Amino acid sequence: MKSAISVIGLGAMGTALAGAFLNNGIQTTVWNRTPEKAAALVARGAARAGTAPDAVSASPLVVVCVLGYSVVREILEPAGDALAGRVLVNLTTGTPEEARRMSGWAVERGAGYLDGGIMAIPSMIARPEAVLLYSGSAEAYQSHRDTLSGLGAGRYLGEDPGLASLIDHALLAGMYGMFGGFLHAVALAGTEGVEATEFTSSLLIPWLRSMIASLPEMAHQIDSGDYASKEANLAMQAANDTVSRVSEAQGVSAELFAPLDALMKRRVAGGHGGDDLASVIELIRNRPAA
Ligand code: FVH
Repeated sequence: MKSAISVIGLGAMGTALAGAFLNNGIQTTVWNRTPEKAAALVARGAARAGTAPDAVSASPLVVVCVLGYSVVREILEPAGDALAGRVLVNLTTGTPEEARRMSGWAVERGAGYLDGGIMAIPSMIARPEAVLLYSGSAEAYQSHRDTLSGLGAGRYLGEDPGLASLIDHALLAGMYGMFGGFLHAVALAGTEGVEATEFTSSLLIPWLRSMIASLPEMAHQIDSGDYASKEANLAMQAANDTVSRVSEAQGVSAELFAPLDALMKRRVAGGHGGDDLASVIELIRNRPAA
């Protein structure tokens, strides 16, 4: 049984990955702990491997997408020497440290290793808005970037296998911060009957778009270390204190806003009231690693 690519793990994401390869006419072998999940892909032309080691042996490129790095190791351990000479692309979510350890384990067995972060949900796979981050072996990425491009826009970040996970989580942190603000805003507007859909499309999204335009300047302040405010300093923003007071008065918890509010106040108390908001980063970074 020989194919161009093997996909191990056919959950919501693994199924989307294998489906994208099949749609691109790539001979694909699939394996999943629960075999029934492979049926639809086999009906579309995928080859079903009887075991995970068979899936590894079937293709020069092996993509794994399961729940947790311990599961990746559990699945691949029996494959042992079969990994030699192949490229392992691990798209499972994990930490940078887990990625580095997994890379070491794969390289010890003679495999090329790419760690990846999928910045997409399954329905976005193979569409231009899907971004997939990769890090690890540059040679492995160059060899397979065309095949992998069928999943979405690939971004190779560098030889450190931990980079894809690091940037994946940085992007997730930005996303969750935005979602937190969205939930707080919609709850507050809703206290006077403003519907979420109308408020979001007509007011919140235009407002957030204009605020996103200020991020490049904030990034420049962070890179330069020059936070001197020109028009909306921390002292003014922290003194207002109205977001929390208005939220509580309207019966909406301010706990999604409270952490940033406290940091802004602490920065002002530390003598940085004349800085812009970007200055708050100095209170959260360069801390001893946990
Ligand atoms: N779904 C998403 O939107 C996100 C997008 C960003 C990246 N994530 C990561 O992708 C990994 C897989 O996520 P998923 O959504 O496919 O997850 P499930 O649908 O729950 O499928 C889980 C697969 O993992 C297999 N599995 C779990 N435990 C074991 C085990 N002990 N031994 C072997 N396989 C295992 C499971 O097999 P089965 O339950 O079907 O037999 C599924 O194939 C994940 O890292 C996300 O963070 C997705």
